[in-house]
Amino acid sequence: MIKCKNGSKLFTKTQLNDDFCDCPDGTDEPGTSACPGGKFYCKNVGHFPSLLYSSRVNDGICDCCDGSDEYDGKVKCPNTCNKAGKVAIESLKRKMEVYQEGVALRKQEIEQAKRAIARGKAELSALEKEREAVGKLVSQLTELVRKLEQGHQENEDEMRGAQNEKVENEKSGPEENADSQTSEVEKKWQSNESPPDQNEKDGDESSEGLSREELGQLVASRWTGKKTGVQVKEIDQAKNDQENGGRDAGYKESEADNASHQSWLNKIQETAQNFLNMFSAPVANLDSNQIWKDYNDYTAKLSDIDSRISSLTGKFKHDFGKENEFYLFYDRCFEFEQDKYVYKVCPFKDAKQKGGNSETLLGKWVEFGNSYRLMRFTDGDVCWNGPDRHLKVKLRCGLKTELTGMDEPSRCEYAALMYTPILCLDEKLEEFKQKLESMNQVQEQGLNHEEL
Ligand code: MAN
Repeated sequence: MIKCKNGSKLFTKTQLNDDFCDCPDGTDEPGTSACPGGKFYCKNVGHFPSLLYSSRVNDGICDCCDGSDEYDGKVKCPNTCNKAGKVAIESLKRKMEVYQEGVALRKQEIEQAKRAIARGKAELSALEKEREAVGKLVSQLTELVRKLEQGHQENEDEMRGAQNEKVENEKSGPEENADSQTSEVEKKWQSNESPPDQNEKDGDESSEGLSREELGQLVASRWTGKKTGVQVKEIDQAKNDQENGGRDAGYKESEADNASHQSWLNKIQETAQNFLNMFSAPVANLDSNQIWKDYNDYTAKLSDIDSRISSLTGKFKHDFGKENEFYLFYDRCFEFEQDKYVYKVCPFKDAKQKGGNSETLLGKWVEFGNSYRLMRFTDGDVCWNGPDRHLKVKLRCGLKTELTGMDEPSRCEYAALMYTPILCLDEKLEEFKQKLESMNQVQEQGLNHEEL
């Protein structure tokens, strides 16, 4: 006795394929259509065996390549298994060739990603050090600017006092001439070592409508004291040398670059020391022009550093795959033109549909799915009377990373296909090798079968 697959009943050998259904799961009738919902087994010698629904048995259509599903003689099905096997082998071989090359490309990409990650991390840690140093400079400069403003205020008060004195003098005696008044003001300026010229004085007279910064610069223009020794340009140059190759080239790891970065940091520290010395100097000795310039330059620098840090930190929060194999996708977008639209997919960001002058958001990046074989974008633009637009991008092994198809299977639900070496997995290639081996064996059996 034989047990039905689900264990519910038993049947004898003679009941096997006797065109009467004994097992509810159809185990006793794999070769007939007696069991509803049962499966018919095609041996397909020369190719791969397959299962088909019993309802397709003796329905007048040849489903199995060996023709075994049409045994009632109504139609004659030729055996095409050897031919089909050969075609399948050829197609598998082509696929394996792509994988072979793709696996190598994938490895290269992973190596490249590793280097880029190391550069990014080095850049981040250097930026954090820079942030600390430049942050200190900015607070010192803020203090110095405050000191300048205070000095300016004191000067103005003194000047106003002198002006009032003059008015008082004019009131009390007309013989007090303009010369004596000028000399009073002049004296005030002389206390600052270097008198302003007439134009600058004029500027001061109309200084009311000026911003704090412009005011500061106006004050600055009155002094022509010695240089502070703060040479932002030079520092910038050192920094530029270190960054040579641009942001995309990333942060260099070589010793020379580290040394250059270190020397840049040293310069910042020297600069900070210079600023410290300035705190004790009299306002009159300060080069306010330079201080304002440094203040503006370093504040801008600090905000650049902050935004770079935040963009790098944001980047490193993403999941780039088990081997960070998708890291280099971060700054890339892929386009595909179909019908009246150009589709633009930017992994880790968003996907858009562009047509004419309008742009529709198909979705924002969410995550990978299906073991990194799918990219998901959701929360796109609302679809009238439909769901919010969303997109799934299926990933397949290919020698080039490219979008090759876009479909809208249901309104506002988009499905794309992307080929990339990243999906050419070594273990898949191994699987194909084994499959090819067994296909070759089956093919041999088929040929022997034919000879018989
Ligand atoms: C636009 C496109 C289409 C979409 C319709 C839905 O025309 O985004 O893809 O099907 O809107 O109204």
